[in-house]
Amino acid sequence: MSDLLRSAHPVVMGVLNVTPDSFSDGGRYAGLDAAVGHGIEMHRQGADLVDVGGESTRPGAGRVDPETEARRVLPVIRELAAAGVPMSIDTTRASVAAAALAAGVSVVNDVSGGLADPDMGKVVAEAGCPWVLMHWRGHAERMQDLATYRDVVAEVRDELRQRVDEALAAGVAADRIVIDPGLGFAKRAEHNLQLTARLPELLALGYPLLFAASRKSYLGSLLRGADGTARPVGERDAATIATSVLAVAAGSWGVRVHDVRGTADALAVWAASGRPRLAAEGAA
Ligand code: PMM
Repeated sequence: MSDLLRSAHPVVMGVLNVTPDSFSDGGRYAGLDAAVGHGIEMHRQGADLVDVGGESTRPGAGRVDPETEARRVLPVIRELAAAGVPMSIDTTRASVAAAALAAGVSVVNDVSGGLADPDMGKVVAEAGCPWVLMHWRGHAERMQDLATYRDVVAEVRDELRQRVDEALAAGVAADRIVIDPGLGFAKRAEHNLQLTARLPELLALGYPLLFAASRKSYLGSLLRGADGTARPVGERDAATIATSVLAVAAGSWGVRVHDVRGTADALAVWAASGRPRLAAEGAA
């Protein structure tokens, strides 16, 4: 798995929410067979990692207890591991991450960037696995109140740098760290778009960057119908693919998406076209 962070191609992480209430796919893969089947299908379609999550982070969502979270994800992880599917665990809890690592995941994807659980750094350092540190300001039930910024890009960059410094202090190797701007987490639509436009400022931190825009609300707001209604969540994949490819062309390491097949197809076209890169603004 160490190669994954130095992958020559953009890494595609497929979303597998084993929850009744995630905002896009909540409830669809709550049963074991449906979840395992979808994970295998995403791997077949080109997912380098299947990201298994058992707690919804949808804005406003309440917390589930750690036992419930573990009970949702562990059977799915065991079966996908047996089927040879590489996985990450989407959790903010050290106990769930440790159990998931023991059951066969190889990456910890922590939307709190280590803030939610003081033991997460130790678990990751001991496992020696990659750790996705996402920018986060608080749990889902209150995060939209925390979306206040003077300069969202500078503040997200500085707060991510603090997360990285804490991870390093906990003994996590620098070459195990991935950063993520946390689109939609304590961010309003304009914040997400500014972060997307100014990715080079986040990439300047010097770590691989995961871009996770898939089906998020700001894309729905961008694509309003003539009557002003936001585009429904299931009809945002074309926009997701467009922004994912642009993020890769700007230098992102990977993308986290629901529509693996469409994303993999688009990235295959990008690769076959000579991997064109977006010039940073101001470059000659
Ligand atoms: N977003 C969600 C869940 N997990 N993980 C990372 N690293 N980055 C994200 O932006 C992120 C995440 C919420 O979206 P979902 O409900 O569609 O999974």
